[in-house]
Amino acid sequence: MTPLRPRARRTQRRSGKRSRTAAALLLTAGASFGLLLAAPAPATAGSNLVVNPGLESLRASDAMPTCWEKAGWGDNDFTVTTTDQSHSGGKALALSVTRRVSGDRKVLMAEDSSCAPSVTPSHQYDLSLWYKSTTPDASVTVFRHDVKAGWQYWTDLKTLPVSAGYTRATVRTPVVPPGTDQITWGVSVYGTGSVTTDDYDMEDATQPAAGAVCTAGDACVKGSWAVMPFKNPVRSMHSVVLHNGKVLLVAGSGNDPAMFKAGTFTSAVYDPKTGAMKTIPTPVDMFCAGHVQLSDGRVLIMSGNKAYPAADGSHGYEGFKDSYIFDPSSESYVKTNDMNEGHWYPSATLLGNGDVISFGGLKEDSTGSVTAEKFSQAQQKWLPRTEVNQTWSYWGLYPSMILMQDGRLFYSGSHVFGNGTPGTGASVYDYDANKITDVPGLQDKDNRDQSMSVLLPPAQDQRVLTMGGGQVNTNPEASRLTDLIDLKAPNPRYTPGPLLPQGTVDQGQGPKPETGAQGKMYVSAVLMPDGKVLETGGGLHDRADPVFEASMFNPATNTFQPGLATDPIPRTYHSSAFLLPDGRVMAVGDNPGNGTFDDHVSIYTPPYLYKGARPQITSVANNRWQYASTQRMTVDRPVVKAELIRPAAVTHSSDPNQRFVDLPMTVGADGTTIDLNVTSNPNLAPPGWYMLFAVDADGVPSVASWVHLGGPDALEAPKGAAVKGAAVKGAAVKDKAAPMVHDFAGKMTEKAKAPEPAHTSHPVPVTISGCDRHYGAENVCVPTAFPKTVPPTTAGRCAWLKAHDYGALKLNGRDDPLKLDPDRNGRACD
Ligand SMILES: [Cu+2]
Repeated sequence: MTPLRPRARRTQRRSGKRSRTAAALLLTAGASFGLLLAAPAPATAGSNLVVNPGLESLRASDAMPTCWEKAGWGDNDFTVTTTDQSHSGGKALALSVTRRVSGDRKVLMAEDSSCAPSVTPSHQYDLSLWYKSTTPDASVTVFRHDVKAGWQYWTDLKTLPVSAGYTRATVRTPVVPPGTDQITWGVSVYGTGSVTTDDYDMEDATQPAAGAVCTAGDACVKGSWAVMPFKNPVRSMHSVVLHNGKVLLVAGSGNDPAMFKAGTFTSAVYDPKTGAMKTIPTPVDMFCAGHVQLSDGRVLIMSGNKAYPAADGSHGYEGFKDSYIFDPSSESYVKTNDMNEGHWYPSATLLGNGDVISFGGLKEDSTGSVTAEKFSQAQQKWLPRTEVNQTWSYWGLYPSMILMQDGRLFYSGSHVFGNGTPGTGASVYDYDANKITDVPGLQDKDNRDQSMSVLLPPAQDQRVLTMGGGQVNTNPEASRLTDLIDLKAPNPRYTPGPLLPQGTVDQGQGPKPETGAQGKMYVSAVLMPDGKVLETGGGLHDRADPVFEASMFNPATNTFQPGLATDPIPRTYHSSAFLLPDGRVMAVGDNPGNGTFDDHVSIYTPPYLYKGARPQITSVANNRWQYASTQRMTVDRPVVKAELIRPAAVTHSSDPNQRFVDLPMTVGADGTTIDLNVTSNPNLAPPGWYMLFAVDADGVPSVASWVHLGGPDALEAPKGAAVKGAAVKGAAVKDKAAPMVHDFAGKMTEKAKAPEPAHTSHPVPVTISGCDRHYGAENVCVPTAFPKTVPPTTAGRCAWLKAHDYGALKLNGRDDPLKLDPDRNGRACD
């Protein structure tokens, strides 16, 4: 028997206000395990794996049912009693929370090797219990025992609706992760009220693989790429998947100064169903704007290009204050009010209440913005600066700001151009407290320019992967480093992930195998419906040297499957890749330093689409979903998981809103009628349109159905304080569930930073984008620093420029800092 571990994760807290009563109670759980005689039964379908499932056997020491315990955290008053109000037999457990400011209370199976049900990795289990309840704020919570890391929170499966009489709740676990040998589960209560439970059951519900046979050769494991017979009609660097299944491609001037001078700005809408591309009138130069889908599915677009850099070096790129909303139904742009200032290369993160928060970028005068901006969902406008909390921090360009489950923001360290932020290069920003706390461990943080970060599937796991990156100002070979962070840890820190697999790199002499530490920047990472992450495309140097490599990251094992088929089209600067609703991946764009733009469109068909017939979602009872609800779908054959994937809104390797939200299933007796348990927490799945996928035991996904997640609950801020407010407001009859928010990342050891003194901007060199403006047109980027292998001579540099198809370059003015015009005829390298 293993000793009972301290209940760190069940009792962790952020507020530090745990009551003394609670602390004392936490110690009672392990008292009498010596009395237990039987080890849990082996996992066999049809047999109940729960020890003491009817709660009939009691411990002498505390009168709690044998093998059951209480846990929880936060500032609240509660009781746990063994009662005779049973569903069957003579005993049941009643958990009552009488006062709550924060946290939750739980009754669940003891974390003890002889009490906790044994499980088999890759299996699934149907959990059920009988309960009655006076609070909508209760859920089925599961912990898992990792053979290496010990007991830890796994997930929440189902919100329990209020029920006056006994009712049965059933829910299926996700596939048990590798390295798990036991689980425990029970009920969490995170609002005032009581829940009485009895007659727990847990049965193996593993769905056998359908035994799909693939006859497509290499494509069975590598997938395949196809270059489409049609072209991208615009020089787009922004790709947004719309809830009607179409794709908005935004170019603005498309990094083409001639278009800018002519006032010709473009976007296009692509329809994957027909292959049609339609160009859309575009009012301003949305080149290098920010964007995110609002909760109603319209696309908020913020800032863009007010001016290209001046050839005389007097200013760099300038961002304007304008903001627009793209309406997918009319395929047109409508102006909003202005932002407080310009933000060329801003971030955009949708919050749990539907607001959008934005940081960074370049102002109208081409200095760095230190103003945080917020678009109010309720008011449908950008708020005045004074109504937005300000730390006056310069977050850089396209800082990757990922919404955490408690409403804080995780800045992953992925950004565009230059160094990472000062300090560790990654941090947690608590908007409400207006405090930034650094997070340690990001490797080589100043060479993560145009790395890509994703919240790994499922969002409930709160883990982030950051991959690759480079540095346009010093131009080293791009990185193979990856970093993983578990934001559920009390003191989260990045740990090194596996190195990015290597492919071939074309440095102007044709593709050659990558060697040594060669990796890539301009990485595209795409969350896939089978729960893995495709990473594809990229380049070895600043706007040059495409890397042809793609691999699949598996979050369950933290490993890459290398050697996938590769996109034959270079995908470096201003490229993007994104998931289509049919489960394929589309890739567009490439804008190397010579100023050209690749208009080929590539589509990746993943291996899962070579495994024969796909499961189909045959009906979705309702496509307007609310938080904490259950939603019925039917499928044509059994599936093992279902999830919501937020459609892409990606640019410059940045899509911090991309997420995969697990939908625990309650599976009917026919195996094909499935109730999906929707999270109660809008921070896990911010309001809006999502792609609903169902995935079978072979990992084959359905085509997506579109569902909208939202409702009035989405507008209640999901922070701890708001939960309390909701409880007060609804004190008489509270029928709306509150969000289940966990106390993760509550013991960060780095000292929180106070806001900086108010100031207007951060100085940014005009060469921030890594281009020497002495040469060529504004869209041509002669690197300020050539790759290390290039001799620092006229011949060496000119050979490199020639190999990279720069063509003729005129000198802008008289200076020639790179010595490209020794004969002083005003033309470089001729
Ligand atoms: Cu750009």
